[in-house]
Amino acid sequence: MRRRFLAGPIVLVLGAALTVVPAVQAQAREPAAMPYTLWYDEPAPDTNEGWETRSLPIGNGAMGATVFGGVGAERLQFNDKTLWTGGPGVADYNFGNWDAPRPGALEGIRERIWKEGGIPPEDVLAALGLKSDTPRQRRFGAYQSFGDLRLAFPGLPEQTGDYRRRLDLARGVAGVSFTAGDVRHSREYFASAPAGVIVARLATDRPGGVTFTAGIAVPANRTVSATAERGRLTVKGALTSNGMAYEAQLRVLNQGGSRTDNPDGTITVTGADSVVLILGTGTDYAADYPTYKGEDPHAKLTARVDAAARQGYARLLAAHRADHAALFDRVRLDLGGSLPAIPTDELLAQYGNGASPAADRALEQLFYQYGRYLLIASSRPGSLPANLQGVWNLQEAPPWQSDYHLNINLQMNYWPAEMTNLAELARPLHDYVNGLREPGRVTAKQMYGARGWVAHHASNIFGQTGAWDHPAYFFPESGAWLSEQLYDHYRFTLDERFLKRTAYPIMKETAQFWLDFLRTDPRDGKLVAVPSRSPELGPATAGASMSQEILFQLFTDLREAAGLVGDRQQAAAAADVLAKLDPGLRVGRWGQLQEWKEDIDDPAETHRHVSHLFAVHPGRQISPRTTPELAAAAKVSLNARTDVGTGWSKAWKINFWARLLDGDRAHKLLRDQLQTSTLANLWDTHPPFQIDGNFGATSGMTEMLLQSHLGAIDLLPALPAAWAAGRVTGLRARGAHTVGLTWASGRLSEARLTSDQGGEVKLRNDAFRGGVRVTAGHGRPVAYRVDGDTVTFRARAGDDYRIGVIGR
Ligand code: FUC
Repeated sequence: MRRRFLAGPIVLVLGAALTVVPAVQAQAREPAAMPYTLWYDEPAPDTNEGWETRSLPIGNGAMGATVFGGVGAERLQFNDKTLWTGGPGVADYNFGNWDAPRPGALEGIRERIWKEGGIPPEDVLAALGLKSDTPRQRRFGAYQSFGDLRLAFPGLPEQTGDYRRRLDLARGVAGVSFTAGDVRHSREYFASAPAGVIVARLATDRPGGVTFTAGIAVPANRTVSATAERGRLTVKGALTSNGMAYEAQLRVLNQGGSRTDNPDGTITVTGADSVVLILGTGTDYAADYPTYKGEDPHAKLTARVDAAARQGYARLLAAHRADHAALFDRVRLDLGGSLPAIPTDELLAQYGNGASPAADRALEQLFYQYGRYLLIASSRPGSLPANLQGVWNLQEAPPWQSDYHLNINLQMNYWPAEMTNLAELARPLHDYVNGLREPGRVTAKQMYGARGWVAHHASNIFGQTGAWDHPAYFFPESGAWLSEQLYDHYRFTLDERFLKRTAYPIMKETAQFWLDFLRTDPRDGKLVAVPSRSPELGPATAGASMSQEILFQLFTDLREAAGLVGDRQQAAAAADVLAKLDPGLRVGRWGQLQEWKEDIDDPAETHRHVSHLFAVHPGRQISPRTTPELAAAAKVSLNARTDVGTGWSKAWKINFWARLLDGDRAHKLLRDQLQTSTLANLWDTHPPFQIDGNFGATSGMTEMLLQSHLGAIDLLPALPAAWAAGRVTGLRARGAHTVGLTWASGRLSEARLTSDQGGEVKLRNDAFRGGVRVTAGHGRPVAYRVDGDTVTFRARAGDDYRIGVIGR
């Protein structure tokens, strides 16, 4: 029962038995009753474009799959986040470091910048970058599709009436149902995090109605053998690029009927009442520098797939639903939406045409929760972080390698994690950043003669920390930006153990790099990064605004964190740097926030990166509340950039306008994103599909409702007119608080707050000026102070507080 192939595509010969079509009609579920469901009345076309725009994603963090929903030919394209080409398995892989020392390279660049002001970024990369590979990214590698599970249902037509394909975000289950002849067919798919597998169940409403042949096809860039034995289909081999071993196993468990292992490595089921499929994947990747190689996946994969098979469908589904709901259900958002009974692609197409504000709000609610769903599906502790496409990729050469871009994209993926109550899903990010330190030390020393660690603009799963010689690729600030996000995890959770063991050591080592890298600017005696560039735009200079803003944030956070862990020496050292550091904030000749230290901004520039507004978001140096003049300048810059941009750029702009307290403009950007940068399956598109915009939009919508970066908790700080009435529960605020809000006629009615650890709470909203009442659960009286728009009280850990606006 075994057939071996060497490198080359698998050709599957699928069985051709006839299905006898039985005769009872079952009820279709009513989609309108499921507010968090994407649904369609046709399958996704079996093409690359069909995958990108219409397939429906499921995932358990480590694995992902997309459901096409074909009637006669179903396709589940699937992924495992560790399957990458490139890396140490390629003989001359070197983590992006130089092949030989380049004495004086950095100093030469610095001297030129001091002399000439700005120099072409190409010159910096020619001096400091690693020559790009031919063929492209041969050593860096790219994220891979694992393969396609193909199910061929002989006798079933291409399409049927009464067809539904859906993704239920709240249950974490995708499904397909239709009627063929008189038989109702239903298929369910989910990716279980507890069981570590993807599960499918195929059924009909009459006995013996399920007949199909299952096979797995893999891309051509690997060796492959496919076997079928006792209902277990095993496909294994190694990537040609780097020898990475991979293996997928599919267990086919039929209830009734018969099952045949075919010699071509496929399995046929005939006349079953129902069938459960269990799909698992593994590779020999390990997140361990420098080999990144672990054991052969076979034994663990077999154990995992068999354990899942033993559980049976009902228990697998129950465990999955409990696990999923424990995350998903933490936040509820009601903007007054009401889903009309039309498919999601039509809902999207009609969005914003003025016909139904309630339908528009429903789509916004759905899109909001989709961002949370996608994070749950693509980022679970123990696996790699969500990459440019989360965990879903179809291609051998995906856009930007489907890698980890560190100059906005990876950061944006995790913006919603803390505030939408999914903090533990950020652990893969923390682990990943931690894992870059070891290779990053080598790069810091070699390229810059610096201590600490550094990474540049993009990385892979093999510790790439050097810089490619493409001008976009010079971004040594990535580690500092990522450190900000780690510290923010502490600010949200107050998890001291995390601060001490994870965030603080990383922040400290990142700062060490910058202590060695920073130079005194002869023009004003301030410390600046040099060379320094605004991501993907303009010349290489000294002290570009974003570099300085990120470093200001790093040393500000470090000073605070050092105080918290009792490291006085480090706190003093950070304070010393802050006193000398150029904070990067300047208002230029046309009233703009300068992107560079020199006043050279072009008012006609509409580049998608708006990097100098880091200080507005995710940074905290600029706010209309604390620095109104700089905030006004940021608005000038943002308006000049216009509202156009790629998907993620629009998403970032939602966050900017929310932080600038302009809810209507933030909402306008959300509308733009939905209308021009969102695909039929609600994936964000750059174009092409890139997931960061989904996450960025969910973050931006949350920033419109709640902000906590300035100390006080701002309630409804950027509420748009379109969201006049609504309710949200379960949002998280820094200080380890959970907050719920109710509002009507554009005005806050009531806030609810529980605090994990207690302590002083400051809440801000304009409506408090007219009077406020704070009560605790169980009727305990609470002492509070009102000062203008701010109410302050001491919360006890675990108590439930109601903050009611008087006069509502
Ligand atoms: C950055 C962006 C591009 C794209 C890429 C993945 O380089 O400038 O727009 O998002 O990352």
